[in-house]
Formats: sequence, structure tokens, C-alpha cells
Amino acid sequence: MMGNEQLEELRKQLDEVNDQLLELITKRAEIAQEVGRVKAAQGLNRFDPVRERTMLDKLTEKNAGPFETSTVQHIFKEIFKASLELQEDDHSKALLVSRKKKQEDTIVEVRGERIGDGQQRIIAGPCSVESQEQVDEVAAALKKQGIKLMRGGAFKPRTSPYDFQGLGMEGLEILKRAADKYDLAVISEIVTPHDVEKAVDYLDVIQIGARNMQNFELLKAAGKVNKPILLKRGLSATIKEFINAAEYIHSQGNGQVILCERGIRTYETATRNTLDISAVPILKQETHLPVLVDVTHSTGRRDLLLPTAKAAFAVGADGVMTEVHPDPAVALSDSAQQMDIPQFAEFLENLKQSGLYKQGEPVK
Ligand SMILES: [Mn+2]
Repeated sequence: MMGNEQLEELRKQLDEVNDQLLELITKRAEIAQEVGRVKAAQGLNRFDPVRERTMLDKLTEKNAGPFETSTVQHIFKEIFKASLELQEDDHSKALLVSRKKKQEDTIVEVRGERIGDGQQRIIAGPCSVESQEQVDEVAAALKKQGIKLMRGGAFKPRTSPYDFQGLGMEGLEILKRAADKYDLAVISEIVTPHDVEKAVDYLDVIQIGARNMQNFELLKAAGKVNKPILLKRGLSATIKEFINAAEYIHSQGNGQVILCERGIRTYETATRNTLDISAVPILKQETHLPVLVDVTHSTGRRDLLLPTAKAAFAVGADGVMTEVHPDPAVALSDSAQQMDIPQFAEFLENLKQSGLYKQGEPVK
């Protein structure tokens, strides 16, 4: 009986020490956060390895057992790491694109279309701009379907330098003529910072492609113009890297950013990329920006365009992007996955029938 009472008493003491330890590490965390704020104000790095070494050396000196020095160091390393992570949380709270910074959804206005307003949209057009006739034919088909947003590549960053590189500025001119003729908004990719300012006169939305997601000079240039930016997720970018790339644009003053999930590289070879469908709700939770899904480049397969578009709308994407070409068989790029015009009409009809596509008022 005496043994049991003694055990109870010791356990009580342990509980008390636990409480004290918790109080102390909480107090330590508060001081560390304050240190983080002071460092941020001075523009200093949060992690200081020299300072951490000094703290560990002092603890080693004082340690009289029974714990091994390596054990004491391990425990304190964990405490240091947790404090640093706390400071990082504070930092992400401060990201301009984050939901923590701004609760309400950002709506990006593009020629009267309000992307991110709760309605869901289709953005379609040829992979590459090849001729005025080709673009006009697609533009007329989009117009007929009540679609207002057209994509088309003029500058094409391709895997091989021998693949079609696009028509460049001439491609932008073709897009602009089609946009004016059919009253559409046009989206096209720009690949170098000095073209960003020129593109403003031709495009309604400037796209930054997957291969340039971390081209920081291009992101900064995009942040300095008053034009919506469509930012695609990098080939192997984590969601955190993607969000930070958007922050680069926003931090330069341009808050009109639209995110686009376009598949990531995995070991899977059945599809061109692996569509990370869960990225859509994560991006919607973590940021206040509109989120699109590019079903063409994420799958690289025409037979998967409809099911992945349904999935995208079901998880709350603000829009789906896909490629349409008058004659995909002769297309200069991505011929395997572009739809022709009748296939596109069928794709839209199926989406409408599915009930997953939340369309708004018909476009005037
Ligand atoms: Mn393409």
C-alpha cells in the first residue's frame, strides 16, 4: 500500500514538472517570436547557425547528467526548430496572397468576365497560334458557345530547341485581331521580362508558363504591369513554391493573379503529367486567388479531358483550360491532345449535362 502512495506522489510531481516545462517552453516561444519580429524589422535572416551553436555549447557545458550530452542537444535542437517554425508561420500569415492576409476571394476582371466570382469558366484555344485563319476559326467557335476567354501560344518554350517555337510578336498581333473581331479576351504566354510591357497592348491576360514559374525576374516584371497574370504551376513545384511564385507578382504591386494547376512530374507515365487535383482545394484554402485547371497539359490525353474537367469543377476550380484546334492532326504542337471543334462542342455539352459545371449568366 505504501508503494502505491509513493508512486502516486511521484506521478504528481512529474505532472507538476510537465506543467512547468510547458510554461517555460511557451515563454521561450514568445521570446523567439519577438526575436523574429526584431530580425524581420532589421531585414535579418531568422535562422542564425552561429547563435544556435553558442546556445548548444552553453547547455553542453552545464549538463551534469544523467542525460548524455547528445541527448540534451537533441532535445534542445527540437525546441529551437519548433521556435523557427513558429516564426515561419508568422511569415506565411503575412503573405499577400494568403487567405490569412485577406479573407475574401480575389476576383480578376478580364473584359467583363469576373474570374473567381463563384461561377465556373472555360478557357480554350489552340496550343500554338499558327495563322490568322486558324485563330479566327477557333474564336468563332468559342463565340458561338458563349465562351469569352481564348488562349493561344505565340512564344512557345518547348522541351526541344528543334520543336516549333511559335510566331512571337506576330502571334500576339493575330490574337489581338481575333479578340477585337469576336469580342474575346485573349491569354498568351510571355517568356522574357522585356516582352511583358509590350504584351500589355495585345493581351488581356499574360500567362507565365510552367517552365518559368520560378523565373523571378519575369515574375517581378509581371508584378509591375496593370494586367491580370495567369501563373502556371511549375513542372516539379510544390504548392508552397507555387504560392511563393504568386507572391513575387503580388509583392510588386499586381494583385490580379490567377493560379493554374497543370499537372506535376511523377513516376507515372500513363499521363503526360500527374494532375494534382487536391492542389485545387488546398490553393483555394491557402490563398484568395482564383484557381484554374489545365486539363490538356496535365493529362496529355484527349480521352481524359472530360473526366478531369468534371473532377476540377467538382473540387471547386474557378475554370478549366483546354486546347482546341480546327485540325489537331496538322497542329504544330500538342497534336495528340487538342480537340477539334465538334469534339469541343461535345465536351462542353457533356460538362453541362454532368451538373458539375456551375455556369453563370450567358455571356452578352
Ligand atoms: Mn499545348
